[in-house]
Amino acid sequence: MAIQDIFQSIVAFNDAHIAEQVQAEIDAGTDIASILNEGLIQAMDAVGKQFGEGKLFVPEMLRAAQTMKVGLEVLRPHLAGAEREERGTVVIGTVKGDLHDIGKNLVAMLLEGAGFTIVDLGVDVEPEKFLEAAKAYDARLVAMSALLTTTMPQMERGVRLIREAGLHAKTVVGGAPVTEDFAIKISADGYGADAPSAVELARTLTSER
Ligand code: B1M
Repeated sequence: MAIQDIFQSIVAFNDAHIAEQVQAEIDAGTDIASILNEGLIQAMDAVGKQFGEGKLFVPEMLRAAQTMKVGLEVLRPHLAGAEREERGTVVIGTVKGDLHDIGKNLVAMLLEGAGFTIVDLGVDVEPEKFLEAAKAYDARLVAMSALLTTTMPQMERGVRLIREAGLHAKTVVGGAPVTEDFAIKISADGYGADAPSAVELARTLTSER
């Protein structure tokens, strides 16, 4: 077994062996970050590239995503639960119109591991729902993910609603098309380029009060 097998399962959209392949790498003592980055994430990037080039289509992309999810679930206990200090609640979701959830799930898992309580609103989340949940759970942080250029404006609405409501919750945005400049432009409190940096940011923002 090797990380390459995990990569291959995803690019071949084959979820039959991915759980045992990931488990075998964990058992062999392979660095968890390497399994995640070189096995799972790089494979999804390869799938996205082929989709962009018109070499594969949505059904294949969906099966690749399903395969990645199976692998990610095996990694979950090793990503989450490392720190037990309670850092407050994070409301997280993928914005309205957007169904991509793998990156959002990864961010949620790492935040959980860092000691945050996670309220996951899922995908296709209306800006108003972020606001409602932030109020209902007295959230320290509202984290919004977008993978489509066309759904990024939903973040602006979400951030604005939370600011206008005067909540103490900070807002963090991220996802492949999102940039630091965009986050500044929409007055979000922060931008996470990837899941680990979203966690670092969450730690910093919630220790600021
Ligand atoms: Co879609 N898709 N997709 N897709 N898809 C992309 C995003 C795309 C770049 C593919 C391409 O053209 N090369 C392209 C978007 C172009 C654009 O707008 N810029 C695209 C498109 C066009 C579409 C459809 C419109 C296709 C169609 O129907 N014609 C359609 C839209 C559906 C919708 O949402 N309304 C669509 C559908 C789908 C599937 C449903 C088939 C599937 C998603 C399944 C699922 O998520 N459950 C899918 C997939 C799998 C992808 C790619 C291949 C992979 C995304 C992924 O999961 N990556 C993607 C191409 C790519 O990204 N290379 C693509 C792995 C994941 C770990 O990375 O989510 O980027 P990512 O998360 C990263 C960072 O972005 C960051 O942390 C993670 C890493 O640590 N991050 C955050 C994410 N959220 C964060 C939040 C933060 C901080 C960091 O703070 C809150």
